[in-house]
Amino acid sequence: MSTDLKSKFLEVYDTLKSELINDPAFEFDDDSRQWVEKMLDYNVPGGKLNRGLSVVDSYQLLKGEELTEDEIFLSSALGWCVEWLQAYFLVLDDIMDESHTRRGQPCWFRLPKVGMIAANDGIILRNHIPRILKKHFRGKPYYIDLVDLFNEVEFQTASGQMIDLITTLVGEKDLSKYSLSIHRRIVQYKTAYYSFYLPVACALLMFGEDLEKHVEVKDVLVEMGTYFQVQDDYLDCFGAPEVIGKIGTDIEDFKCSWLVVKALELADQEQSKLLHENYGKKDPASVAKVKELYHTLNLQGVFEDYESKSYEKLITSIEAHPSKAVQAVLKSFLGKIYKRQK
Ligand code: GPP
Ligand code: MG
Ligand code: MG
Ligand code: MG
Repeated sequence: MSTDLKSKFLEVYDTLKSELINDPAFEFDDDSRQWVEKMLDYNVPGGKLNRGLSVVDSYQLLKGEELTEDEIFLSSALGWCVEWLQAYFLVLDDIMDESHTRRGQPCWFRLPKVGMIAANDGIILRNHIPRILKKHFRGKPYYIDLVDLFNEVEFQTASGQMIDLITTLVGEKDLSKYSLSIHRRIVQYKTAYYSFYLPVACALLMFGEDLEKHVEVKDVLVEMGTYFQVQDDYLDCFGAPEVIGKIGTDIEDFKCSWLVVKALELADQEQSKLLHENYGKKDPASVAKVKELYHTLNLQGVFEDYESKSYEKLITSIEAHPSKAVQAVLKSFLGKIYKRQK
């Protein structure tokens, strides 16, 4: 993507923020305006922006010629809606996962002045999305489809988050229930729809397409999103915190991570016993034992193998698609995440 499109994308953030902190539907005073502005700056723009930029990128590839200023603004605004959704999820996910850092800084709820106000900030972030859509898309023929898309994807994500959370219920810690199929179900819902399908679906709607005619595109994107969350699970343990910007908590949290599922598959009786005894414990010695076992089982190598196989499979399904423009959209997205370190 051109640096020009990227800098225009970043400018749109300022416009949207300014509209939201001057929203006539609420009588802002200085304190409330400053709170929302700080909260947005802290939580919305600090990530890789892959999801948001993918809307602009995908729209550009679908159109196949230079975008008008209006199209740049609108596709950027949609991209920011995806980033707002992500900010809302992350603020709440970090509370639920008891995480410490995110994007290289303390999680929002960890700031002494914030605490559980973060729960309401999550709700505010979520409410900003329909406000942005209403302001900029109300007259468009695809407006209702956009609103519906965001609603559907939010429901899918919250449902995925629910199964992520209820599989780790304290007091019912039972590793033997973890399997690749449960893992797949969790990550498809909690990550793939909002991170991969949503940005491309936004671009398709804006381009005037009917989403029901693009079921194969959705299937490829959900597959890509599953691969992305396996990377996330891998980086939770093997990534460098200073690069990924967060400290992993999956072992402590008893998460149904791809790593623990693979470890259970590969472990002998003794190793399996070690996992059962140490997985999901907060104390650093137990966490270290689990990590050591992951090394012994060469999960890094197993992951690398999974990564290249997934890439091959995805490329094959992408190349089966009849439209070159759609192929370009999907390949561009895949290129952004293949072998990512963060
Ligand atoms: C990522 O899981 C999933 C989400 C961020 C969706 C959250 C959904 C809600 C409805 C709150 P993760 O916990 O593995 O992400 P990370 O590793 O970034 O914390
Ligand atoms: Mg989580
Ligand atoms: Mg988390
Ligand atoms: Mg994670």
